[in-house]
Amino acid sequence: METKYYAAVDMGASSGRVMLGWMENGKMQLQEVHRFQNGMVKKDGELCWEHDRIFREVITGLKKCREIGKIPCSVGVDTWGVDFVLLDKEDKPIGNYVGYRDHRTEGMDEEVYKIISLDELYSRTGIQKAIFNTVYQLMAVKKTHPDYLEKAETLLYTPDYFHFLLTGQKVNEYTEATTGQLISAKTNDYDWELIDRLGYPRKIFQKVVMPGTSLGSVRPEVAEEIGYDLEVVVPCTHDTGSAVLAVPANDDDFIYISSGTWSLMGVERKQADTSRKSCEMNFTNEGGYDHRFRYLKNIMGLWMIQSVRHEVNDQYSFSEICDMAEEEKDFPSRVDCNDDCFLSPDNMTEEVKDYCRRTGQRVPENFGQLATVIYTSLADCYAKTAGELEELTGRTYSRIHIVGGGSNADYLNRLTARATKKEIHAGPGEGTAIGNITAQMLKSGEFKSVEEARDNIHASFGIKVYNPDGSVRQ
Ligand code: LFR
Repeated sequence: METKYYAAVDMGASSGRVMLGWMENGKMQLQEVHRFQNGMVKKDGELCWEHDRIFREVITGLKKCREIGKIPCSVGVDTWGVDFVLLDKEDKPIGNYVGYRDHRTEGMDEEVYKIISLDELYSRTGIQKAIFNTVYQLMAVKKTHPDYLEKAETLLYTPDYFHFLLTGQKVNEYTEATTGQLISAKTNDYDWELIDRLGYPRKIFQKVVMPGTSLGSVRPEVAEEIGYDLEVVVPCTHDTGSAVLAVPANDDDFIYISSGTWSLMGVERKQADTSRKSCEMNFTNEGGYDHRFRYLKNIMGLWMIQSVRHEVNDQYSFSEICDMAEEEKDFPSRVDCNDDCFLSPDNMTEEVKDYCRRTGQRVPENFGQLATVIYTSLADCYAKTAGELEELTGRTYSRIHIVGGGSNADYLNRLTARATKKEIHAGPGEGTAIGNITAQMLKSGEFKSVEEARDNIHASFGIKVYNPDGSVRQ
């Protein structure tokens, strides 16, 4: 049988990649074909994405697949959540591609709560409060640019927008759409009553489609440019949804962390928990593959490390930073990684120092101390969140699976094993791309079930186990 290749466009907040996946001797293979920088940049005073440039990078990546003789049969795009593009009646974007760390949502929670309380919003959608959720971003648009909403015909979440640029099809993929906080946790479709009450135009929201849906072929112009015809198959377009699909385990005795710019820590559940207690503890019920709920908490994650690294001109690699942190491992100060002050500070280094100062702790004086504060605080936050999960689900879990780029942070894994007193199973590092490809492989029949896929991911990529006593096994 001829080998079938599948392409994943996996876009993170700091970089994007075009990856190829295929099966060889019963194991999944993965190859990075193209990598490019990403990030929010200031435009007209707003923090914005550069989607026009990024789409060109996607095309370059797809061309490269042909150049290396591995022409994919399908492609899917996954990105972060909550951000969207509004299109006018000519399908032209309205306004800037504003990103979720922009400050436009400040105070928008209060505007939304004038119409619907936080409790009711949570009990309807099951989505945790994060000030950047689409529900608040749309309120910012309504308050500052009401004309945009009047002109808008279509709302596409970021991955939907790239799928639209590729195919011309307009849909809202389910896992990503749930992050917007406008989808009912009961019907798994838009909560139209909520949308009406908030005064958002119904017509802009598109048909909700599930991962595994084919959007057909790319536009003729795209096919011509990349040099082949290509089908677009929608994956879990929310990166965390893809990462969770790639967790290499089939029992239920574990918690996962999808570790990248953010750390998303939780469990998979059949039912959403929209109770008041769950709301108070700020857990979310994001939609997953096959309507499996991702019951998890957002933790600020490696964003803090990425930011302080950037502030010293990226002069250290992440593994050097781990080493520097370890040299200062006894530095005692801690911060609350989930404090909003760390979401989009002007300067992360100063923000961490300020936090230590404000709370009467020792202020880090060198980069190693700064990194130790961040890593140990993250591990403490994981331990606290694991405890909350156990309380909310009424059971214990014996291990934690970490997938995504952050699973390579050896030092953090050891700290996490110690802080949580659980086994840490780290890998695969490419969880999101693997999950994206897995949804396409499930669609094409390469895997018969999610369980088979997860077993295969375990066999194909392996894991590294960190024990609470400090021992490590491959
Ligand atoms: C991770 C992620 C999180 C989401 C955040 C903002 O990359 O998708 O799940 O809460 O980015 O969209």
